Amino acid sequence: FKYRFFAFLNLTLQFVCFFSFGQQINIIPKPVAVEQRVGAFKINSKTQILSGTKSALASAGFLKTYVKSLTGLNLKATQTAAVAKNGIQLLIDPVKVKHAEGYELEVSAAAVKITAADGSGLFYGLQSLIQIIKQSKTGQFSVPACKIIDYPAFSYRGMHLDVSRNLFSTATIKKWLDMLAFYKINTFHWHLTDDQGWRIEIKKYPELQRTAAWRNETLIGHKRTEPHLFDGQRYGGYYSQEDVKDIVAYAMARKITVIPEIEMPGHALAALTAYPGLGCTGGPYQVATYWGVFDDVFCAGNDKTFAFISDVLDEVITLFPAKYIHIGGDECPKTRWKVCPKCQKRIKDENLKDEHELQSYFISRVEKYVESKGKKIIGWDEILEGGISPGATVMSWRGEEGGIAAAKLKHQVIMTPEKYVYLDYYQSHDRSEQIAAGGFTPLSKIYQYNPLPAGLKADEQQYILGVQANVWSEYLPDAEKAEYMIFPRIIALAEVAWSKNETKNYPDFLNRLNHHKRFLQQFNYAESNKDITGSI
Ligand code: TNX
Repeated sequence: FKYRFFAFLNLTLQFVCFFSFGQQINIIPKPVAVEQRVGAFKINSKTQILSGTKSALASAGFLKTYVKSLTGLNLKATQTAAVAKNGIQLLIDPVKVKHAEGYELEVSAAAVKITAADGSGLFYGLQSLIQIIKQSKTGQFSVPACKIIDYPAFSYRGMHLDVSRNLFSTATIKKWLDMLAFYKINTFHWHLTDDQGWRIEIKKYPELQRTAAWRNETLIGHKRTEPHLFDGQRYGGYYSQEDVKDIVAYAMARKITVIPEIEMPGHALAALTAYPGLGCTGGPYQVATYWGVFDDVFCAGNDKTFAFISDVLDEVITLFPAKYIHIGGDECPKTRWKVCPKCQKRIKDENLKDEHELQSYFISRVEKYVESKGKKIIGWDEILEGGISPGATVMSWRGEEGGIAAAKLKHQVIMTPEKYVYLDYYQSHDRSEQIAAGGFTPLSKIYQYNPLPAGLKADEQQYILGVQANVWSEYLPDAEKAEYMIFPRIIALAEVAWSKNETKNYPDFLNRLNHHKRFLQQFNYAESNKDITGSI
């Protein structure tokens, strides 16, 4: 009986501990291992941030700013290898922590220590630390004692943003980058050009700024089914090269790589409007005022097209340090190419079978140019048709098939299947939902997505670099509407990208997410009024 009593007591204590601590360590994305310990580290005005190496200093500054905004406390940050009581110690030690972007976070009543494999790991250790800072009723800030071991399941964890259909200010983009970094997303895919507007300044081609960046409608809708959306107002703008540098630097400080997308050969109507000589018919063209897929695309038979694209890419490459340039490749109708004498001549001269192979020729020619500049290309899964360029990475958007095929061909793949991870699709059946693109991707569906498709063998899975959610902006005319669509679904995607599929648990995620509502509120997210656990 005695034994049973103590066993019972022990169980009860464990239960109580689990609940009181379990509620405290609500990190998203879920870490690889969390061990909860007894006690807490108190943050007060004497707490110091100690960066063990010079390379950890930037992170120390970041933490200092964050703690200041959260607690009002002005912590001292110094570079020292010494271990001090009441210190938050930041170390980069790739011998101890081996996984790229990985970290270990150890919290005791005496000190906090983050050891990381690299700068990104340190930054992510800090994000986890920040997420578990608690404030008591008396205003005291503390961190529960624990030991966390963590590293990502995928090296590519992305969000895409379409700024062609609707434009967002650099301030808005920075606000979102903050949140992406907070959830350990490391790639921002910036969709800068499309039929409805060209949004990046290219100094050699001023008509892009004067003409391609503007259209005669504010809202984008479908011409036939949504006539009420059209107002005939001039709408547009673009990011100057200074704006671009500013965004790239801001992202980089948060360990986010910005990948620019310049669409070709399709979705090019804005560029053609500015330079009609680059289309098969010679124009005139008009920047599109509604969504869809348009027949007028870059002429593949005209060498001027390739000269223009090379010039554009020259400027783009100097602005973005990323190793990848996204060249689009999706939804390119072959209508014009079929009847264009120059395109037909090219097909003959290059010994190509048809217009699909002409698209493949187009992409390969651009790829060669991009590679000559030391960069690699990413393209939407249509680039598989007619033969894929040798070094291309495929973004599988129409489903998982493109990604599976590319991985079997030993090409790198990023999974972005529209059915699971598109954030422009509806998130609930609620009739009050704002107008959205047609699909249905509720929070639970995104959360349950596994980026490793069942059809791949273990040795083929290594080609899956990761996963990305796409934010097409046809129906997102302002930041508030966009935020409502992005959050919290991007937080679910973050866990899909960081945490191993086997460790995911939806009810547990929802519980943690509920605790995270306070962050969305604190940073004024339009999303914060949504009932996260209820309506979705
Ligand atoms: C398809 S996804 C597109 C975009 C649209 C989107 C709407 C992809 C590569 N192309 O041009 O904005 O559908 O959801």
